[in-house]
Parts: sequence; C-alpha cells; structure tokens
Amino acid sequence: MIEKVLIANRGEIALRVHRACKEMGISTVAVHSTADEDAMHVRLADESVCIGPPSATDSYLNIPAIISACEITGADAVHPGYGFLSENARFAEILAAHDITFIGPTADHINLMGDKIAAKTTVKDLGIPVVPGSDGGVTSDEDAMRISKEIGFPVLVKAAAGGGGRGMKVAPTEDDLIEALHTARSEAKAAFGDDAMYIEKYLGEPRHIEVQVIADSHGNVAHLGERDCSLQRRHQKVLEEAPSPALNDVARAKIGDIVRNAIGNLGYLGVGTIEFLYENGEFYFIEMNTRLQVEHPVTEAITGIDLVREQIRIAAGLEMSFTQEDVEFSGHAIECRINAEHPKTFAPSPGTIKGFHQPGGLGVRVDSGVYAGYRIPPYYDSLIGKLIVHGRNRNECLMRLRRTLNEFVIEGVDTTIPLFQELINEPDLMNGDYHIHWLEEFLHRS
Ligand code: MV4
Repeated sequence: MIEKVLIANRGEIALRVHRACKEMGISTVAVHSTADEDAMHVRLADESVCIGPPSATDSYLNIPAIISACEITGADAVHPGYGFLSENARFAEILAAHDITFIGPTADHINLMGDKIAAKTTVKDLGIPVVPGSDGGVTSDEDAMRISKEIGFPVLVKAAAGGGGRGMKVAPTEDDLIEALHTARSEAKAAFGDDAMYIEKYLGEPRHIEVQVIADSHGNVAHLGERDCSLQRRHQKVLEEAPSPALNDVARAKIGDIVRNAIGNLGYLGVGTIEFLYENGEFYFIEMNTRLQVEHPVTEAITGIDLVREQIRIAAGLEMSFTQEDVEFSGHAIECRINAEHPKTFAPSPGTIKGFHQPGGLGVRVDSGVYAGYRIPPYYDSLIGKLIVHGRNRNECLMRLRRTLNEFVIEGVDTTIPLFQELINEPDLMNGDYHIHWLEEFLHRS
C-alpha cells in the first residue's frame, strides 16, 4: 500500500489531495515555491519541502526538484493534481524509473490522448462518436479543401498538439480555408513545435458535456455520469453542473455505456474524462483528459464517491471500492469557480484577503486553500476556491446556490462572486438553456 504521498501541486487541489490521504491513513508531503510558504496545504501537510522560486517552471514544473523531494522524504507516490505535471508523460516515466508511483494513468495513455489526432482515431475505432472531419491529419492544402467540401462549411482547423482551445481557427467558407490552415499551422508550430493539423465540421451552438470514467487494474470499469461545462469564458470553465439539464436518463445511460465499454477496451487505468460537444441530441467526442479535473466535486456530490480516494486505491493496485451497478445518481450539484478577478473585467486581483467567511449548511462544500490574512501571490492562476452545492433536484440546488452566494464574504481582493450572484437570476441559466457561447454573449450584453 501507499504510505506517503507527495502532492506536486498547490492551492485548493493540494488541500483536496491532502484530505483524501489523511482519511486513508496516508502521510503527506507538500512541495511549494518560495511564494507559497504560507499556503494552507503546506501548513496541514505532515512534511513540506521548498522546491524553488515563485516561477512555476522552476518549482511546480521542476521535475528534478520534485524527485529530490521524494527521495529526501521517502515518499512512495506522487499525486500531480490538475495542471502543472498532471498530463506530463515524461514525468510519469521518470517517477517509475525511481520506483515512485504516479497517481494517474500510464505514460502511454497520457501520450496517446495528448495527440488529439491519435486520440480521435483511437476512440472512434472503440465506438465513440466523433465530430465528422478528416480521418487523421491533413497534410496538404488540397487534402484540406477536398475534406472540407465533403463535410461542408463552416469547418474548424485544429492542431494535433492543441487542446483546451489553443491552435484552432474557424473557416466559415471555402474562401477562408487556406488562410485559416496556414495561420493555425504556423501558430501551432510556434506554440507546440508540432504543426500537425486536422479538420472538423464546425458546430455552432453545442453544449460541452463530459463523461467521468474510472478503471482499475482488476478489470473494473465504470462511468460516473456527465458534467455540463458549457458556461465558459475564453476556454476557462466558470460554472459546472451535474447532471446536464440537456440529458435524460436514457441518453445518459447510452453515452455512459458507450464510453465505459471503450475505456475498458483501451485498458485505461485511473480516472479520466471524455469531453463531448452535444448538439441536436448527438454526442461528438472532442478530447480526453487523463487527469483529475477541477470540477470533479460535482460528480462526487451526486454519486457520493471520493474520486481522489479511488485514484489512490487504483494506483496502489487495489480494486476500486464500487462497481457500475453500485453507482447511484442522487440529486443535482453545481460548482462555481471563485477566482480572484474583477467580476466585470476579469483583471487578476492578487493581494491580501482581509476578511473571509464561507457559507455552510446542508449540501454545501467549499474547496479552498485561502483564509483571512492570506496573501494571494500574483504568479499563479486566479482560482482561489470552489463553491459546490448539492440539492435533491436542480431547483433546490439553484435556491441553495443563491443562498450560499449571498453568505460568502471575501474582502480585500476582487472575486467572481458578484458575477455568480448576477448569473443565478438569469432565466436562461435557471432554465438550463445555454450553450458554449452563452456566457460570452451574456458578458457582452451586460
Ligand atoms: C469545437 C467547436 C465547434 N466545433 N469543435 C474549444 C476547446 C476545445 N476543447 C474544443 N473547442 C471547440 N471545439 C468543433 N468541431 C467549438 C469549440 C469551442 C468550445 C468548446 C467547449 C467549450 C467552450 C468552447 C468555446 C469556444 C469554442
């Protein structure tokens, strides 16, 4: 069994992993930059090691420093959280070479899903529906034009090394295609050192619906339903909910079974997320994430399953603690990402938190590493916490969300709480009637 976990991350997710470890009787090691000495996860961890200066490249992404911290403390496993090294296959390999367990999937699966062309080809062969487009990459302009005319305009040019919205260009008509392809290709070359491109039919107003999966080394595979993450701004999720207001039980079971079967055949290990666009009743695969995601708590809320605990069990070679038949979906959950940003301009707002009071009560969870007197450093992303509310149905959940947003007090820095207080009164949001462009359209008109 795993006895000591080094948490290679910071902020709320470092605390989240620490909590799961303590409930399993596992010791924790926090690593931190010089800017994070006063972080809550550093205070709570059994041991802590400073691994470098504020710049993430020199600290949270510094593989030799993290391996050294494992050696010094005798950690036998590393949890990477999300972001940073969580989808770095080389990191997983280096840990393995040092006999340290990476709490995540295999390096091969990380590599496979990191290449968006290979990922799409693979899951298509496993029976997952994909967006119509080029089978594999497009090598020439002629190739691109022929395929685009076949599927019909508008089309979207995407980089194989992209993902999360980077390296994409829309071509509304055939007159735009070649320029879009060339621009996207040179941007991809500069950003990723890889200019492999593919083409997809452009979907106009889809929802972003993702399915949570989990598999162990004993042949157990399950899906844990979906999350609707359509409310985004500049490819950053803002609010997520489960279940999706757009799906019924039949549609959920159908896509769940397809995904579960595919993941089983892939031999995947650990937790993962299959992202889809959903339009006119159809699912279209876009990407697979091979990490624990920021929004995992909404799935935890409606299933009662601790995903980090399961990740650790699986990495230790144990069976996951449940089967698909045990999974029961209960009620509705919504997560709001609380960022230290101006609620209208989204300008980052680092600085000292003067006052902090978090909401509580039935069905309320706050995952955050901040506290009154804590100074938010300017070097990292602006997520300072997540408010997750659960209710027996969507309406109860929305009423609870409104109540808790009014209770939440964070003084001294700007936060996105006022944005959510506004959103919670929007009829489209209350009705679940939104798509991936809804939030940006709302922000433009308000
Ligand atoms: C698309 C699309 C429309 N059609 N693919 C953006 C991030 C990356 N994960 C995939 N993305 C998109 N792919 C096709 N064929 C529109 C988007 C997209 C988007 C997707 C999910 C959530 C928010 C989005 C915002 C803009 C564009």
